[in-house]
Amino acid sequence: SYAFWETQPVAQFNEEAGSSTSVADGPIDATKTVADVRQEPYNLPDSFVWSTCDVNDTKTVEEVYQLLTMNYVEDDEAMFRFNYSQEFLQWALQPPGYQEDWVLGVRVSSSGKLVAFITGVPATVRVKGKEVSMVEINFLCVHKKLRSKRLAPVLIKEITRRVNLRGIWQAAYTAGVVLPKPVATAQYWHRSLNPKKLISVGFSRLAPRMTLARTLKLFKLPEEPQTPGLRPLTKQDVPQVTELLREYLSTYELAPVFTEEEVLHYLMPVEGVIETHVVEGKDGKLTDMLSFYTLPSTVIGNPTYKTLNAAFMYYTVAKETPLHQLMTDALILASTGGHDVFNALDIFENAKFLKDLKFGIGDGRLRYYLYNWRVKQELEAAQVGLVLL
Ligand code: YNC
Ligand code: MG
Repeated sequence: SYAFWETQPVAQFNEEAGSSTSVADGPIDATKTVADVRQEPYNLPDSFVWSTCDVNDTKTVEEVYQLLTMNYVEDDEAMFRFNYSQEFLQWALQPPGYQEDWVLGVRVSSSGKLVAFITGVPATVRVKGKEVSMVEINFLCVHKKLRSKRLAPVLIKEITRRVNLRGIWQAAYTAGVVLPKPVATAQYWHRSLNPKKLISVGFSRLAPRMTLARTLKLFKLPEEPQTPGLRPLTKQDVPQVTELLREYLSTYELAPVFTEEEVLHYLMPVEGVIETHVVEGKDGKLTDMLSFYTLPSTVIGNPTYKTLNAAFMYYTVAKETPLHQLMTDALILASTGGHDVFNALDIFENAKFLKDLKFGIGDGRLRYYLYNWRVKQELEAAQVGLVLL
């Protein structure tokens, strides 16, 4: 049972799809106004205080970075832990319309040490045909020494209050854990770019009857992208790319609705953070795009390698270029850019290329959740067109 989640406006496991007792897709809570929202912050246990974190402040972003580097998401075997860079955090947490007080920390009153964190950014998400103003919740983290003390529910309630104060009543989030109740479940796939290092850090193993030499040959990629007209995204491309993306994402049941300002923010290349390329046709028209973000992981307790450098597939539109060719170019760009592995979920049309392009299935699953929005029929991964960072 879920002592906390059972009290929240989220779909519960005991609601049967299509049963006469469950109502239609839509909000779960009664409609509220900002005036109904509690004015006082939730109480923290004694000796802790709320702290809004300004990630433009060099000292603060360093503190957030350290908390996450030491305490954020690990794989099941505790071999790797996400290592979001400071530049990544600044990018991810300040899209158009971001709210300073949605970057929420908890500090020890006496020392000021940052020990817990949660964030929200605004987004419009279309779910089964309805455009909903939402917050995307991410980076929920409690210091390892403060685990299992019910701090996470307080963080969630306080960020909810702060979001509600701005008139937003729905949220989207992803997590590896099972909570009431996934709107979709996706699986990670991994494409080796630097097999020697991946084997050495224990990320992958030599397949039976394979030598290292044969493995290197198997994963070898061309040195240069293959698609004529492929080039990095520039500011001038943003109106066309917005149109391309909006049209493509409209085919999914759960997807963001991007404004030009959001496309500019989320897709313009930032060194070591986000890389986007477009395909320009002979007439100057943009026909396709690909993008991936950089999210390294700390290799826990490895004497030789400190970090594993991973590229994560972001938004890709293959309108004229075959998808597997565009994705091959993404792999080449990620590889020449120093990434060791390329990760992709089985969302979008990705099932069409994952096996052909030599991705191997991962062990972790990623669940998609909505807060205060019921979806009666769980979505297939292939109906999902939303990537959360
Ligand atoms: C999780 N990932 O089930 P019940 S993903 C949500 N998301 O509640 P305590 C989670 N809830 O079962 P700990 C969760 N993990 O009693 C656990 N829970 O109902 C639930 N890990 O709290 C759990 N980051 O404080 C239980 O647990 C309750 O000390 C237990 O803290 C949990 O960012 C955590 O994986 C995850 O740092 C902070 O383990 C800690 O263990 C940790 O006793 C490593 O909590 C890092 C990690 C999570 C990454 C992510 C998305 C978060 C979404 C949060 C929900 C947002 C709802 C929408 C709010 C806005 C609404 C509006 C408008
Ligand atoms: Mg706790």
